[in-house]
Amino acid sequence: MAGPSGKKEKVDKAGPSGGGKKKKDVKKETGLGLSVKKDENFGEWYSEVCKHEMIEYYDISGCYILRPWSMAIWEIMQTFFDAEIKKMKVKNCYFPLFVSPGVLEKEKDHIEGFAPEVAWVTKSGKSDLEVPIAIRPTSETVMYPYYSKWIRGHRDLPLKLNQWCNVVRWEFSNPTPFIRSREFLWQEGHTAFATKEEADEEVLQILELYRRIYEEYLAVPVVKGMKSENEKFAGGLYTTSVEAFIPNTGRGVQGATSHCLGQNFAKMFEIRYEDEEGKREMVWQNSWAYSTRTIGVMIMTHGDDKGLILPPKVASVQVVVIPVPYKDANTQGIFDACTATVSALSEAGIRAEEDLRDNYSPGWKYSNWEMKGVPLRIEIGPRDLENDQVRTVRRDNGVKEDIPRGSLVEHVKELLEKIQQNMYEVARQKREACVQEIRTWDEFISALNQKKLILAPWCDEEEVERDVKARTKGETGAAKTLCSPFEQPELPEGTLCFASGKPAKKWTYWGRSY
Ligand code: 87F
Repeated sequence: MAGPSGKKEKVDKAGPSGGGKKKKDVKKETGLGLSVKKDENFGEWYSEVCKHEMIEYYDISGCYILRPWSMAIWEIMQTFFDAEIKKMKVKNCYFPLFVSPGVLEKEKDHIEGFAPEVAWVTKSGKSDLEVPIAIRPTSETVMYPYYSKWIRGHRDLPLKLNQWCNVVRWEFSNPTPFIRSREFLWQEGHTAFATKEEADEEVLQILELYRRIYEEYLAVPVVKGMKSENEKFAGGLYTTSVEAFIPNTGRGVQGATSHCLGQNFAKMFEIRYEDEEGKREMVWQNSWAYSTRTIGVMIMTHGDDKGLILPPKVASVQVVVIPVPYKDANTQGIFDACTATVSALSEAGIRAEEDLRDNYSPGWKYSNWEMKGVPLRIEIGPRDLENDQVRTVRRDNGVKEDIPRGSLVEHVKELLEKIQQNMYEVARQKREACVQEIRTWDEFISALNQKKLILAPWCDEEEVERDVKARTKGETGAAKTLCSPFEQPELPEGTLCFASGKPAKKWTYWGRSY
């Protein structure tokens, strides 16, 4: 229930529903509040939360409108990541959206499994195109013919390019805003090196940036690790990823991937360079991406029964200032104090906004901004004006505090940092509570049924992973490996694989996933 919280007062006096109505009716008329709880119907809850005002549904299934409220989050992450990769000497570029069928099929092996998801343009106006044109699902085949052209000698290396773009994958399994959509935004980095060592190093540097996006910006804990042979990008040598976990559904979610492609694509696209001795060598390549899926993971992790909760670092409005005028109070004085508060915060680089709308009551505004997830609310009423203070209300834990206007900026800065920290810490604890170390098949099945994030000793054989998938297939999807964490717990001599009974080679996270 997202009823008005905070100080006692009459609600909806000036609200859109007029006076004297019951809360329930008000909710119906204003669209305030969520109709389902996160724990009761997660899917419905998620879709409702997204609709306030992250996403608008579109009349093509699997396609969504990103409204300013979510686009702003994307842009903040983009600003961070773009600056970081530029420090690594990665340059931005833009390749076309369309792929000619020739190059797309050149790279048969990896495209084979993906082919059903490729969307094609077959007409212009009413006439058929002579040759249909594919829409990029990813840009290896678009870019690499030009890498072959541009790379000649060792001085052309490393070549490090990135593009910010959209891609289309015509998925058929249930679309979910941000998490699985047919068109999405991402960055895709494609780099080429003379040596495997350089490529290996970059894979991990990029993965660390992905960890930072999740943990430092979105306050979502992730595990860094290696994908299994079954789950890696088939066209590459190895795949690393950051993996998040959604406790409510008990599903893992691949947060972002950083691949070492080895020399597979170099062979196919003939990307060679002449080394110092004049020998022709193949390049080593990487590719890496994160997408708007990040936003979905953040929403799922932090949202509650009142709606979204945005981590301060990515919130486009970090602080909302709401006047609480009372009948006989100095309304103009309160409004002026709100404006002055926003100015002071803005000058200090804090993203603050006031909500001076006179057709909504303070209570309605509280609920509305809570629903939108603004991390901190400031209320200013007659008593605050009198005492030269403001009241702060945290979105993450509801804690209220009166702070003197004299130390407003320092206080708010500190609060925003605390909120960011606390959101991460709460999310980490919730995830930790889901992690279950198991050793046997029975323990595995029982943990899976309890929606756990399973850490299991595994023999690392592809056949065994396929077998686990087959044996766990059901309505809610099969279990598979999420990743083998780089941080491995100790694996005592003689530990056996939970699924095959063979000697275990490593600890691996397993679970159902998005
Ligand atoms: C769908 C259709 C066609 C994923 C696809 O992860 C091709 C593909 O190649 C496809 N879905 N992939 C794998 C993408 C690999 C790789 N590309 C660059 C990344 C990072 C960015």
